[in-house]
Amino acid sequence: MLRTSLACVCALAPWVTMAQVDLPMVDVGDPGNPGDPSTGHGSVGAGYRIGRFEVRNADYAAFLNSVARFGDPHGLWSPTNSPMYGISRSGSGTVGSPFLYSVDVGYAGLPVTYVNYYDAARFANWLHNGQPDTGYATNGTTETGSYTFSGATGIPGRNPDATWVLPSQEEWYKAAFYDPTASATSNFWTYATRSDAIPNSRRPNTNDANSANFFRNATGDPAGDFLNDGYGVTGEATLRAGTNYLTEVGGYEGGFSYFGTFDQGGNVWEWTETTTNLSGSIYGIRYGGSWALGAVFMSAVNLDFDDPLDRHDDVGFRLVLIPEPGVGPWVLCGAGLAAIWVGRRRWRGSGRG
Ligand SMILES: [Ca+2]
Ligand SMILES: [Ca+2]
Repeated sequence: MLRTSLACVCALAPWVTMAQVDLPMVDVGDPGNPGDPSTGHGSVGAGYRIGRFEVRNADYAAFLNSVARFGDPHGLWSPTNSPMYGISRSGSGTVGSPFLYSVDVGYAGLPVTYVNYYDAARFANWLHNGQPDTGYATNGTTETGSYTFSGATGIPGRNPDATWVLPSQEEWYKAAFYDPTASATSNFWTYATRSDAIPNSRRPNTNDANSANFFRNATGDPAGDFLNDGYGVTGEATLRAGTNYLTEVGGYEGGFSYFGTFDQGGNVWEWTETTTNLSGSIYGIRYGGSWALGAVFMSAVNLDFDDPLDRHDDVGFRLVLIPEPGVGPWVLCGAGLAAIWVGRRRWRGSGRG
């Protein structure tokens, strides 16, 4: 029934069905909430939507194929051989031999990495502009939209009519840690798994609600059971070369935030839109820690930042969607898809768990 009504709505809005990338989003309500008394962060004045997941390789590869076929002047694709990067490129970037991007086998559902602040902002612009397929980066695809680029870098901030954006620091924080039912004394958790206790480092699973992909080698913990033995994927405390340490987005099926986001703690760091000036240099604030780091890095008290030009094997992003007032069918489609997704997850959880 839901599928039927969704199909009807989308048939009236062809731009929805033509879109290549469809990011599952969750609503973040309770606008005007007070911030976290322990850090001062997490107060957001208006409602918004945020990605249920980190942006995946499949999403980002569709972006590359739309805006970086005839050259890639901004280096949106990274020429790394890291096992934490899952997008390959062929061709030579010309009209006669355009670049073509493909997702490596097994990497479609992993978070994209080796993306810097500007790559993430350009991806947001592309979504804001309706995912145009021009083959190159220009005004109306990547250079204007939610953000107006002036040159290769340098972002003047979120435009007033922006829709798809990087989460502000406060938007990211609220989605991760806010929960009006958290406790009698605080509306915020320490970890994005709705917990004040340190999560467990282990492989993706369906039954441990307080687990994530990060590094924890607990003192006195029995070794060899893949529970707090070091890296979540390998259960080893030593880094193994040539190994992929990323996990499928949403793989920790019980470890979601109050609003229903997954992996805000661990897997990959996530860029926020917010920048900070340190000794005359601009840095982008990032949150959530990663597969490579310990629990403190994904906790609410940790404030981290990075050179916005840097690309790493443990940094990705997720996006926020600012609802446009008065665009009924478009909003309805998004809500319908989210409802279907939740239904599927619940079915999987109860039927296969
Ligand atoms: Ca153990
Ligand atoms: Ca993350």
